[in-house]
Amino acid sequence: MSNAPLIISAAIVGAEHSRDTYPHLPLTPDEIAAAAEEAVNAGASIIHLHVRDEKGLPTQRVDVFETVTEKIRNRCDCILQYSTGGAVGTPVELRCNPVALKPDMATLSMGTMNFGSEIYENTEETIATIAGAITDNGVMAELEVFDFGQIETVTRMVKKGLVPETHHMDFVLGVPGGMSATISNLVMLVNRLKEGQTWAVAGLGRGQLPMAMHSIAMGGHVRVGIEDNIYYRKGELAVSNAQLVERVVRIAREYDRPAATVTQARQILGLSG
Ligand code: KMH
Ligand code: ZN
Repeated sequence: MSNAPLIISAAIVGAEHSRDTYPHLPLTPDEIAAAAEEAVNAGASIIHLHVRDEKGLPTQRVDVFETVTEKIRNRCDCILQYSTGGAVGTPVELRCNPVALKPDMATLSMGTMNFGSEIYENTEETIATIAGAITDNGVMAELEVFDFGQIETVTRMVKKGLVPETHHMDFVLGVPGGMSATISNLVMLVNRLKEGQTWAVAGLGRGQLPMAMHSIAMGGHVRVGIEDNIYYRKGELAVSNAQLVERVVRIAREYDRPAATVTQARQILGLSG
């Protein structure tokens, strides 16, 4: 069993929720920055970032990413990871734009899929375009794999030089339309990774806690947060992103996997300071 420090990524906003579904959702730049700081203080080292416009709707506007980034940087040190997924239906050029601000990391979704009742479009052309924006800006990619076929796409596109060979891997399990958040699915995916590949799992909804626990035991890393799960337990909304992070920190401590500091997370991921 690995005793390596655990990188906890906090997905603090997302694109799918609103105040109707989750009343404490951070929306304004100040609220998002405060939520990021709380999550980092609780033990997160990566902030997976989506932002919202003045109406509280998901946006890929560069000026909003810039404002939120500045506010987060003024409050705390963390690895900032921008979403290039945006919301379902966001055009690819808009998805790429914020990467020009050169965050530490950016996500790269690895395939088209049903996303609930909608279609999340990630053709190979789209993936290559976003991957190009990420590499051209010297940003580290976190590949988002939602389904088994997408891991085959990773292999194929890395071989063709269209997706960076050096990347962090995140299995996002439990999207209706993707793989469900089960232990056997997680094991199957992890078994396909090359030796030394860093990976994390983000379990959606009720899958968040069991996926986190199994990743801790398997030597992986963990993503939690309101983007993926709004409940602390069945029928009880989480009070904050930090609360979800704190629970993982407590469990991981029992496994002798202390939450990674930002410096440790950078070292593990091979990110420069
Ligand atoms: N909002 C989802 C459609 C990412 O951030 O890279 C896509 C998503 C993935 O959240
Ligand atoms: Zn996201």
